[in-house]
Formats: sequence, C-alpha cells, structure tokens
Amino acid sequence: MAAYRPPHIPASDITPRSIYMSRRSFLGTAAAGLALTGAGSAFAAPLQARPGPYTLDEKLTPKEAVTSYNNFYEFGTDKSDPSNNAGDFKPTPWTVKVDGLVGKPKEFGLEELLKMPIEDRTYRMRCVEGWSMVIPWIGFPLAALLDQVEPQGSAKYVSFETVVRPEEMPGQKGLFQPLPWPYVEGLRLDEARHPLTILAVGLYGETLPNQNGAPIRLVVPWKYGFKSIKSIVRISLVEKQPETTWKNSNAREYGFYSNVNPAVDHPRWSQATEQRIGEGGFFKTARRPTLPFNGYADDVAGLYAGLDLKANY
Ligand SMILES: Nc1nc2c(c(=O)[nH]1)N[C@H]1C(S)=C(S)[C@@H](COP(=O)(O)O)O[C@H]1N2
Ligand SMILES: [Mo]
Repeated sequence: MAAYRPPHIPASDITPRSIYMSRRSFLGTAAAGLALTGAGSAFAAPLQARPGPYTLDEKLTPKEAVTSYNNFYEFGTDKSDPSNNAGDFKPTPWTVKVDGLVGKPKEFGLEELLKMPIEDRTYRMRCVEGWSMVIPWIGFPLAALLDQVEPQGSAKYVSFETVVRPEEMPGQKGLFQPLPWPYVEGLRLDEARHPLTILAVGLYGETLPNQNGAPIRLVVPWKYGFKSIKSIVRISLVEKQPETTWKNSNAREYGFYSNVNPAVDHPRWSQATEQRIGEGGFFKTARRPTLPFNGYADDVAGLYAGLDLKANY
C-alpha cells in the first residue's frame, strides 16, 4: 500500500507526553528504515489526533477496502488503479497556496498544516456511483485554515485544485486522458466554513495513503464523493461559482451542489439506495436506503433553506 511518512513536526503540543515519546521512538525507527531503503513514500506513519465532534455509531469500513477500492483518476479509472499505481507519487515536500479574495494570502507548508487542530472525524462517505463507506478520517476544519488568510467580504465561493504531475501520476500521461487536468472543485463559502467540512491529512490513525489523496484532501461528507478533491495544492477565495471537473465534463449528470439526495436520481441510475462496501463480504451486500444529505441533514439542511434542490443538484 502506498502511503507516506510526514516530515518531522513537534507533536508535543497535541499529544499526551507518553504518546508523544512513543511516537518519537517510532519515527526514529521509521527514519532508520528510510535511510536503509532510500524510499521516501513506502509506508504510513502514525498520526495523533484529538477526539472530534460528529462521532458515528456505525461499523467502520475495513481499512483494506478504504485503501484499495478508490476513485482517483490521476492514477487510472479502475477502482484498483490508485492503490496499484500511486507508489511513485511523492507527497512530501508539499505546499498549499491559499489566495484570491483574502487579506493575507499564504503558502502553507505541510509541517504547518499538520499543526492545525487535528481531530478524529469518522464520516459516512457516499460515491455518486452508488457505493458508500464509513471512514475514520483525521483532519482539521477547513474554516480554521480560512480564518488564517482572512477572507474578504467579496469572497462568496472557495475553489480547490489538485496537483498535476504526469511523471508521478500515470493517469495524466498517455493518449487516453479521462478528464482535463488539474482536477478542480468548489464550495460555497458557507459550505466551506461548515464545521463538518474538513481537510483530511490521515485515516485509520495514520497519514493518508497516496491513493486516498496524500498528503491533504478535502472531505465534505454530505456531498457525493467527487466533491472531496484529493492532493490539493491550491485553495482560492473567489466571487463567482467556480468551475468543477465533473460538471464541466457532463453538466446534465453532475451539478455544482452534488448534495447526497435519494430523491434526485442521476439521469442514468437511481440514487435511492447504496451498497455499503465491506458489509457482509467485500461486494455482495444488500443495498441500504440512502439518506438525505447522507445522514447529515440535521447539521446542513439549513444551508439550503429556500433552494430548489432538484434544480440545484
Ligand atoms: N483529484 C481527484 N480527487 C478525487 C477524485 C479524482 O479522481 N481526482 N475522485 C473523487 C471521487 S469520485 C470519490 S468517490 C472520492 C474517493 O475517495 P477515496 O478513494 O478516498 O474513498 O475521491 C474524489 N476525489
Ligand atoms: Mo465518487
């Protein structure tokens, strides 16, 4: 499995000292392993997080499924392509540029991002294709990052951009390009600032595997999975609704909002039910009903008061 070891950061401020000390010794061992193999991205490192809100009383999707059944077209279009083809991807060093309509534009290094208030956030995730998972993410509220750059009053939306690296991402190379690059996504500013919206830096207690969007990706649990853009290098505050990859590629099938909604079918299939990956065997599971806003209606329905959710799909 492709994953990465984060740059060394002081963690004493976010972890109890005993855990911090044992992590230090682990990192020492990991560093020795790196020196021996010369590889920089071969394995994950443990990542400590505070308990966060929105805990879920649902069975976690097995880690094996979370890290081997993926959509990440930069590495290929089959579900197994990302885990098979992401081994050469280098998630460190990494920076995220935050710019646009802000008082203090800034380029954040990964070390700095890993010092944000990192929490455990187990979320239900629902892909537009009809499957779902329950994933124990580790991440911090996107709002905490936005606060640091001081959005201006004219900022109404947030746009996101994935890295372009054909040499490390085989899906960006060659004759068949499934999508135009970079992969781009967007949120309304109030959606971006909602406390459920996080930038994830890990899952299952470790740094993000490459195939899940290392080293930092968006997670918006009440929207279809494609909104949760991976391997982000740029976040911009803008005035107009940003371009989004799937809407650009087929506006009849994919809208800007993309809220999980069992009452609005995809033009080619129903969205009323879903298959929870890992339930009762890897793929052979009974379908369960899909919930409005993926089960987060109490938290987010208010964002869309007065909006026609059939027209704004
Ligand atoms: N850059 C980028 N981000 C992406 C995608 C992609 O192809 N490229 N696929 C999206 C889709 S369709 C889904 S369902 C989720 C899957 O995330 P996971 O593999 O971590 O479960 O990532 C989303 N983010
Ligand atoms: Mo998806």
